[in-house]
Amino acid sequence: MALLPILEFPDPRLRKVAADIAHINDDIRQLAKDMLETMYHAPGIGLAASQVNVHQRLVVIDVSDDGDEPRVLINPSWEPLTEDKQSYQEGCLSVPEFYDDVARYSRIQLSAFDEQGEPISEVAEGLFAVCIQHELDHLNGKLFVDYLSNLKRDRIRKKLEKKHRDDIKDTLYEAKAKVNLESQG
Ligand code: QAP
Ligand code: CO
Repeated sequence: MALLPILEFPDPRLRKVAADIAHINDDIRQLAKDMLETMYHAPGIGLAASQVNVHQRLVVIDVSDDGDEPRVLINPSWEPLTEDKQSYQEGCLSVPEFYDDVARYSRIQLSAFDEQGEPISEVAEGLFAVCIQHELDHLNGKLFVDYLSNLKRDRIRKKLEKKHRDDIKDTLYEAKAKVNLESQG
């Protein structure tokens, strides 16, 4: 088991379109396990492989109250079953500490494969439907901030770019402090 580093907006790698998974093997099952561990640790309710810099069509989701209903979706797709949309205040592990309303279809038909290669076909509603649409966007290089105004998205981008600069400074400072300590024996 392993915690995987998560790419953060505006990293251009989040814009890659993920490829179909041709064979569901132990490597894919291990990736799904590591992604679930990473998602539960955050904690989050959904994570797409694109967010951990693996550009293959795999997402993990758990929208249960107790966090004990992991779902692994391979090569997932969906179609709307209604015209009406519901707004939900979304967040994203790749856009830490920012949340805003996004309108999504309220009822969708989900198709996918599970980690054993068994086909999944079900109707999704509520938070599960929101999460499927959010996570599948990731596989196509799309983020929830793309639904916001340019002004809001730019504000989020600038704040995260500053956080990333500060994170790098902290890392460099800690590395220098460690070298200094070691040189003093
Ligand atoms: C996507 O998002 C989602 O900013 C999953 O500091 C979100 O798990 C789908 C998270 C809402 C539907 C509705 C975000 C954790 C987790 C943060 C997440 C943060 C820590 C986001
Ligand atoms: Co996300």
